[in-house]
Amino acid sequence: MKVFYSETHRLHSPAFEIFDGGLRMPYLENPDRMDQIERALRSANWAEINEPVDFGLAPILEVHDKAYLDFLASAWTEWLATDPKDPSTLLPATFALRHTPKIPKSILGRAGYYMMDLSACIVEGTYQAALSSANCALSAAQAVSDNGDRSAFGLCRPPGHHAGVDYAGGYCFINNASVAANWLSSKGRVALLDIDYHAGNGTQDIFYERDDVLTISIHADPDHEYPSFAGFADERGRDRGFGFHHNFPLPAGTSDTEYLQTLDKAIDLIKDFKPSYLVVSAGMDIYADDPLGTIKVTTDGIGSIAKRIASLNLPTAIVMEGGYANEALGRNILAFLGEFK
Ligand code: OKP
Ligand code: ZN
Repeated sequence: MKVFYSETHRLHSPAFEIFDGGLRMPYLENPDRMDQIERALRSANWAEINEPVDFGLAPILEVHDKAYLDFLASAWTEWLATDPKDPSTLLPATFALRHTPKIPKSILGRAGYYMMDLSACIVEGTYQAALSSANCALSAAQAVSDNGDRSAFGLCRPPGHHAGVDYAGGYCFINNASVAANWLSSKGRVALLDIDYHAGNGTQDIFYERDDVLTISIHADPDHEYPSFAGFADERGRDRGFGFHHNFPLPAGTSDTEYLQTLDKAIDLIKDFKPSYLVVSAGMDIYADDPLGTIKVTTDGIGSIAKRIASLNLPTAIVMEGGYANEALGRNILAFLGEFK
């Protein structure tokens, strides 16, 4: 199986994020996550690690707003130009509720306009890392379409599924899986299945009015979990997109068996849709010991999930999302990808 991975992610390594209650914590979405996965993949004889192809900005701009991408591109230089007291990280403390169509001029104003929380910290190399991450997902999409591979893995960092058309949030800046799914959609119908522990609110927003890309997210109930404002079962799409988005919120403590029962419903929806391609937003934070998670899926459970997804027998681009139990990430990814190889 081809794996697309670039060391460029290392340029994005914020020192901290702000947790609920204002706690300043070491950045959980850290480069060590990739080191753990890369080591595991190198130990497997079936993973072929490649540099991503550079697709340029065009496929990203088909999904994201131009002014938002411009903000990401120049945010760091603009931030430094304000001569901030602590220049290590661009992070606003005032957020737009978007009651106004006015986009602020100042860099902190725009940061508050384009960010949804205090975990999408911007540092010097964030934009470059985010572009490279998107290229990993696009390269995986190309492998399963143009190249005819059965599956491919975009080892993406930073992750993407919380980033919407014009906002960053939840460690995400560019929605890698959505960029890949949109790129594939010119070649055939696409289903995007998001199994990350957190609701894929960005992906939901991006495809909400589209009927050519079926989006499904299985996640912790937003009633008690991030991102709080999206991912509820009654959100099913809008206009021609109505019926083409599905959320499956799960309670804390969900076991392997309970998870798989829900997954089967998602699999049936994908079968009915008859897609030509599948994109999987593969977050490993459903794992029982994840520091951010409350779902109790085991490593074996992750294998069973992958087996059922692989049984769809579709060309599948697997895109890395979250997963913060670093010590277990390598074996969990091997358990997942092992069912597709
Ligand atoms: C990103 B991904 C709430 C803090 C939430 C952001 C979590 C982002 C998860 N206690 N911080 O979906 O794995
Ligand atoms: Zn997550």
